[in-house]
Amino acid sequence: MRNQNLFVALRAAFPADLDATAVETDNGLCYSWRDLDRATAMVANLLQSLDIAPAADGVPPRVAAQVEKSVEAMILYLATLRAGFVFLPLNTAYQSAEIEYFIGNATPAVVVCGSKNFNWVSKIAFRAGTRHVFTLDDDRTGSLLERAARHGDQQTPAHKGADDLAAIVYTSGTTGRSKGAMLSHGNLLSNAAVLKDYWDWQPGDVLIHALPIFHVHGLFVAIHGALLNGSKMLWHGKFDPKRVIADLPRATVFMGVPTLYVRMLAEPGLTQAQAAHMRLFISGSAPLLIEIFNDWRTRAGHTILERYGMSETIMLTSNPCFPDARYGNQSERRGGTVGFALPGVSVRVRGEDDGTGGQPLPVDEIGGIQVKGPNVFSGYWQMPEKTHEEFTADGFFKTGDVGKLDERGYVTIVGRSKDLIISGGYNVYPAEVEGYLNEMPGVMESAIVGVPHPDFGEVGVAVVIAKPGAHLDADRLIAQLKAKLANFKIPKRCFIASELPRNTMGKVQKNLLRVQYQRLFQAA
Ligand code: MLC
Ligand code: AMP
Repeated sequence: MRNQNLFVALRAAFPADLDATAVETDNGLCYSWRDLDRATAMVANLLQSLDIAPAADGVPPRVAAQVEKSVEAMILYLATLRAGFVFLPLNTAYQSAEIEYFIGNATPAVVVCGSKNFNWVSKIAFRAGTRHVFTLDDDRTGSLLERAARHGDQQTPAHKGADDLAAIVYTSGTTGRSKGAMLSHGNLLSNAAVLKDYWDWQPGDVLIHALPIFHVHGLFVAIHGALLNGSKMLWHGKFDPKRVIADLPRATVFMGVPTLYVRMLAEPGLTQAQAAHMRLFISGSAPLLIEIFNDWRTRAGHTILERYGMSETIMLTSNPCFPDARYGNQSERRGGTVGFALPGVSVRVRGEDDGTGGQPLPVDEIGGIQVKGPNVFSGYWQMPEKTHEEFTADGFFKTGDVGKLDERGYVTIVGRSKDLIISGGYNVYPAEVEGYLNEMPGVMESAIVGVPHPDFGEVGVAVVIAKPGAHLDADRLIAQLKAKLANFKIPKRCFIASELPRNTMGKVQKNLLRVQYQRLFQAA
């Protein structure tokens, strides 16, 4: 049977000239395609040489990585695929309680972390039974590379079937517990192949990669897109609007969350002349305001292509690059929509879930967005009940997003049924943060709502009620939260109130809080 290891497909797309530049970094380093091939072989050989007991359940060993963005971090991801192990990306903002949960839940055989975090991360890892903890820093140092340097630069990629597990991506949960979305080699490859076609990747394309590589957008959509096309990447360690704008004349494709577009629009250097060489600007991970879509057209002279995805499904809809033959010649990119179901992917909108997955709705009616296709994950890691709950009887995944489908096939997202805030493209589940707040001394209860923010799109605002007789200080609560949770999850403001608005059933009326605070950041 053909080897369906995703790495094999990516490697097969490398250009014939292996000495050409594959990645150029913003600190002046160049990596050739040969470098990527050799380095991934060395790291894969290292992983395969480790003393790891075979798991009773047959699931390949997991490699958890909480490392700063670097080309070597990408090499670690590719090497993990190559070795046939399972990759577990972790945001560098996560604090010890969060890391403890992920490592305890996924029980990785290998953990890779920044050297400054080695002490606490290795303690957590060893306690959870992980035997191999390596370091990797963004200056090409760390024990991972030292050890890999002792291994050969030839390696035969592990044989994989399409359904074999390639990565586990944790998404926070509405109940506070994070769930690991299990993605297979087939999920990732089929999605990358569809996008290559749908976004019309061209032989000379050059991608500006300025997103973090701990999540679906930067790790899969951007990296797979470039590699599967044999395209060079201009690699930005951290997003800096001026530096991205400076690189536009050397690039053709850019992918960003809306905040990146907002920040670039604030730069006088963004002009049509500067963006003239670009072919495609893609936005996703959070709603793109129509004003930003329009401003970008005027200032940069390009129509942003907005697409919609999630950790569980990778990309499910997209506006087209050119009018989509399936929908007629009027099917242009349309602001305020997330486009059409990708080829091979079924997207539908259903009514209130009555246990059957919801009734079909007429066009333009608002309901729950559901999806089925080769891109959709197989389930949550070790959570069969949760997985069962999230799928309909006929195999559609309930996204938790609320939207509509018009008669032309465009999908528009109008909200979410899940209590989720998307801040600067990162997901924040209020239930998780409220859980931490509620445990703090003197706190009786709390509610966190998302409100509009000019930079991050949406941010969390906390309303906290004190226990009788307790005195709470909002700044102290925020400081205490910062010690426990990733920084992007911290509410931007905290208010101490005497009570939370409730309906007759006693349920907190978050909609009223949202209205109360919706203008909080308007003048910011
Ligand atoms: C940083 N901060 C944020 C934040 N990012 N606050 C809220 N939301 C965010 N997203 C806060 C920090 O806590 C800190 O606050 C201050 O901003 C400065 O931190 P920083 O790290 O210097 O910020 P910056 O580099 O400016 O980062 C902003 C950003 C980053 C927009 C560049 O958040 C980012 O790269 N976002 C992209 C996320 C992404 O890739 N999402 C894809 C998910 S995949 P303080 O108080 O500590 O100083 C997905 C599926 C799909 O959703 O469809 O793609
Ligand atoms: P994540 O769990 O990080 O993968 O985030 C997935 C969620 O991001 C989706 O369920 C949507 O709510 C949201 N999302 C992704 N792309 C878009 C988009 N283009 N517009 C609105 N929301 C989006």
